Amino acid sequence: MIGILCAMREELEPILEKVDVEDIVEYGKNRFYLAKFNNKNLVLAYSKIGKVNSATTATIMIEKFKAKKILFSGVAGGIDEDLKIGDLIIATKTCQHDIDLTVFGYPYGFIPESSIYFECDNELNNIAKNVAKKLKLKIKEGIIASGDQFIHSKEKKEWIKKTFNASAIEMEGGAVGCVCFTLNIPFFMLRAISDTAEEGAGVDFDEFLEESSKVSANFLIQMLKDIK
Ligand code: OS5
Repeated sequence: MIGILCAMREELEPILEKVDVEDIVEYGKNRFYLAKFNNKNLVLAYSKIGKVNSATTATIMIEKFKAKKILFSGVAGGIDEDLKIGDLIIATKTCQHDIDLTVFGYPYGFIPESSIYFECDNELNNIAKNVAKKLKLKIKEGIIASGDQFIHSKEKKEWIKKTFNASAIEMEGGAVGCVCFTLNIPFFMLRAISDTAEEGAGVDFDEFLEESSKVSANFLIQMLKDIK
């Protein structure tokens, strides 16, 4: 079983249009779609926005629906200059920019007995890079930082870049990465840029959410053909 997770309904809908949904199960205030694509069993859901919601839904996918991999698809705010609206990025690792235990001498993003970064699955990233090559699409690999904040300030964005060496920003990946690391489940994070996380990001986000969600969804569908 492959788990496909999004945060928002708009991110999930273009994926649902391309798979054969066989059953719908309501559980824990989420709707889980059981589907088939290319002879593979899928469980799909959108968690609702943020770290707690996405961690909860990822855990349910793994524990109740027996997902053996978690693939996230959605949109992100671009941090790196070379990331333009509509561009694709996959995470090498994810982190949580809103964790602050610095008063105890820890670095930003660190929780004792845990880690700042959660690695994404190399095999899935290689599949993504091969698919991009085959389709002649550009895809960037980089660190993606998460926090329970919609970033719309150049100053905050620069701080996140400097502190975590992050290339893009969103509100779920660090939490889902933590769940997958904890439960030893391969994790893949794909995002298409919807805004550049600066002043005016809210306006760009509203304008490009649908379009960039489709870019990410279409790429994920292509990748699914190559996943065992
Ligand atoms: O899931 C959240 C994180 N996503 C990635 C992202 C991002 N994260 C942080 N900073 C940025 N600059 C980012 N750019 C892209 C996207 C999403 C952001 S939160 C957007 C909330 C928009 C919204 N709020 N209410 N509605 C839409 C309407 C609504 C009403 C009822 C039910 C559901 C939605």
